[in-house]
Amino acid sequence: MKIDAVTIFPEYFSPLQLSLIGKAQENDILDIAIHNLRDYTEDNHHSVDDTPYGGGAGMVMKPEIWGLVLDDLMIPETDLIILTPAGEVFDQRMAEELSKSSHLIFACGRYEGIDARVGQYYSQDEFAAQGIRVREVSIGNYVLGGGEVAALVMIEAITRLLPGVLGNPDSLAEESHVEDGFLEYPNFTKPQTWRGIGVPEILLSGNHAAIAKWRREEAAKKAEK
Ligand code: JD2
Repeated sequence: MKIDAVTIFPEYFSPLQLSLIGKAQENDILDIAIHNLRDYTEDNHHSVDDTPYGGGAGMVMKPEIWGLVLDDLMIPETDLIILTPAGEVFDQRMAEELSKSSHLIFACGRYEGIDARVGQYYSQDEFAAQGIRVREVSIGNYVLGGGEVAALVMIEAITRLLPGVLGNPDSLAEESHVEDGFLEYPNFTKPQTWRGIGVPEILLSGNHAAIAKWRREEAAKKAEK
């Protein structure tokens, strides 16, 4: 999978060198490139924002510069993801869908966001005919300062689903019910008693069928809440 992220703060993406995502890049399972939007500006001040039509507080990111970058990065079969607090809310189902894509572009805005015509432009039929899909996505109902942290969250959730990224594929199979609201059972490890609190007796029984049943019940209890 190829991932491009466009931002005025490339440093936000340095954690992607760490851990399993960093390894996946070394192993050629993943290819992540971060692009500085300001590199595409042509004026002396490298300005990326301007005042909003209709008035109001804050600044809006200019469409021309986004057009230059995105024209550069766009290829057939691309999913362009525009982060915005008003987008469709990201969830495990969307992560699974996007993990099947060959190319993701994350457009990370700042200020009050990106001129709305950028998303409109790449949603047109001529792009759709090349397998280019545009989605406006939010990671949850709270307001961030920009799209970078949201892109990081999505990249982590999506890339861990790629074959060869997770060390143990069993852990993927086990969590495949997250979307049904069927979340995880509580986990315990050694010591058997910690600060006076023991481990549920059933987990020490060696009865695998009974343990599986107990875990399903505990997970169901969490799903109710
Ligand atoms: C962003 C901002 C509009 C006020 C670009 C915020 C997001 N779940 C989420 N919350 N906030 C964002 C997000 C994403 C991109 C931008 N801002 C700041 N925009 C109104 C503040 C600018 C996601 N994904």
